[in-house]
Amino acid sequence: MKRFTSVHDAAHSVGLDAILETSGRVAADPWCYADAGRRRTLGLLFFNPSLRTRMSTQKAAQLLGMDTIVMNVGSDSWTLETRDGVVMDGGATEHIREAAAVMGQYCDILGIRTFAGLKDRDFDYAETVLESMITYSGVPVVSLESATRHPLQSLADLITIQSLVPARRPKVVLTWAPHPKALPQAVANSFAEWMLAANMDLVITHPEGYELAPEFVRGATILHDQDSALDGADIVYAKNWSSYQQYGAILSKDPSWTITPQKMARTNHARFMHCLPVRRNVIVTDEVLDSEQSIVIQQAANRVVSAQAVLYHLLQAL
Ligand code: AN0
Ligand code: CP
Repeated sequence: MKRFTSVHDAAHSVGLDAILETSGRVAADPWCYADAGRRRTLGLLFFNPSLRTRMSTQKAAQLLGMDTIVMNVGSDSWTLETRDGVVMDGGATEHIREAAAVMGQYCDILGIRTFAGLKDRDFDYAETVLESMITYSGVPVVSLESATRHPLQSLADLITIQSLVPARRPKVVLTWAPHPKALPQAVANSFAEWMLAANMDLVITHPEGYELAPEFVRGATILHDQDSALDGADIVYAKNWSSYQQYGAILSKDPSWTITPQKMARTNHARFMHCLPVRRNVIVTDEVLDSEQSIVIQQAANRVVSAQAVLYHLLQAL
């Protein structure tokens, strides 16, 4: 595998099954590929904050014997310009063209976190920053959450669901939940496309106006009534996102969409999932998050597994 930015990169290279098999092996024995990354360097570039992605990806690299260099753009390094053809007389000191090319000299693989700006939909959905990194660095790139996707999260989510739910095809419900700030669609887009690629029975529920981009949800059932969506669910995956149509807008903060014990009671004893960080008593109540049904910590633990499997396959192709 030469890059990992979406489920398609996995499917069109080694295949989803191979990634899942590798995930199973590293979950069973985290040191089974302890030399796979020997004398290789992973650079991790963060345009935005992170707890899980930062720590789990470094841990995954360590388990593979790789060295890591972590860079926070704008605070550790120079502020970067990402648009082409601009007169750089503003705040940004360096262009991503040079910065990426230089980092490609120091690193064998680069990871990049670059959230959607939520102002210009075409700029975000063209994955302008991620694609510039791929083009100008000249080395394999792994997405640590880009403008439209969070594939390491989605792979960890899939691993978590497959480890829990019995052979029967599970009913997975992705539900919008309220949040005080405008958030990207990336986690929801990515979760949907991975669940559909893995042939899950996916139901997506959100208030009107929160429709995701059609290319991510083809094959899912879309419902605007959260209660009926939750009926018989095996998995409840809560996430906030801002509007795609009225790009970046908050159209609702309706607290009746918060996941409560009453909502969970409609399900088939569902497990509760969220990628974290989560706002308590906004997205989900304390009772649900602190209950036996919540598997958010196992989900976060599987971020090491997903990062390790992906890095292993990127290393194999060097
Ligand atoms: C980010 C998002 O929704 O994309 C990162 C989630 C992993 N969340 C926040 O900024 C709260
Ligand atoms: N879930 C996730 O990606 O968390 P961080 O933003 O803390 O990395």
